[in-house]
Amino acid sequence: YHWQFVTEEVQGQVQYEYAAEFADRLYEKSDGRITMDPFEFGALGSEVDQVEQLQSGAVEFAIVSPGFTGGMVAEGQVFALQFLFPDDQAVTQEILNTSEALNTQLAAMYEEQNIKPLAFWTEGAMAWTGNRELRTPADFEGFQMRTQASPLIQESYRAYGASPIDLSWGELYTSLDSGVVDGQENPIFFIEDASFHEVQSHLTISNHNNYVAMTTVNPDFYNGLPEDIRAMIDETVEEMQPIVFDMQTEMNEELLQAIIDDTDNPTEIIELTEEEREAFRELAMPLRNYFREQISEAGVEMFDLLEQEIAEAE
Ligand code: 6CS
Repeated sequence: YHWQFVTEEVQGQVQYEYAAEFADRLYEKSDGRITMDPFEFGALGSEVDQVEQLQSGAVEFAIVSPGFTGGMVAEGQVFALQFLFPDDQAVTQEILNTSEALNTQLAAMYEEQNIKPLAFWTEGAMAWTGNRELRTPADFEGFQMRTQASPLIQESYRAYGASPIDLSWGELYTSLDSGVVDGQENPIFFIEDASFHEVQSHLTISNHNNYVAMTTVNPDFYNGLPEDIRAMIDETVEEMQPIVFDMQTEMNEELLQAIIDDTDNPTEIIELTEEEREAFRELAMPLRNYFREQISEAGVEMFDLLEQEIAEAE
């Protein structure tokens, strides 16, 4: 077997390192019968192009951020709802591992679109960067905010008063540098590794949401595999959950320090107080009803169950 595994990130970043480790493990487990090529972002087009390659079976495996499937699987935009998952990333990861709403119900909705999620995992809490201070919703007034291609992410920033613009991250550094956009959201490791802090003056530790990625596979390909091979894949997916959790924790911590230490590119770091976060939470809450109105009945059921699972985990 020889398979392709596309990612939305490059060497040294979480998704690519995940795919590389995944490939190594499958090679070992299968005594060399399975080889996989991990792909860095960029070689095969934009994030949205990569989703299409997975759906058509041109590639077998992909790491997909739900934000890039917002127009396709409306229910997957649940991850765009800010202040929904617990602030504690370990608790959030536990929900992602065990949630029936996500792993059974939402996964089936993706599968209808030829995307089979095998696992959901966090890449860490997201922060905002900007060419000015972002501390209160008023700071977002007239702010050109880069987002992924998800109507719900965009609506969430409109609720803060911003003007959202969707872009691939491949264009993001130059767009921030030239002022086409004023700011963006991402986990801290990614902000540092993609050097966004070089072209942004401020970073806000907001923890308004966590960044979820999905390990996905083309369903026809997967369902057509012999059972023993599928079992090796499933086992590897399971093994990777704690590994990728530790990887992102470490990278997020280390690279926050790297931003602080980068005196050539000074970045003012603002950590929101609970009270300051509350002002954003208030504006984010109505988006939950907006989301319910955009999705199928099965989607509403999924969301009800997820809210229950989150309440129990907390
Ligand atoms: O901002 C983005 O679009 C990118 N951020 C991360 C953390 N991974 C890949 C994604 O394309």
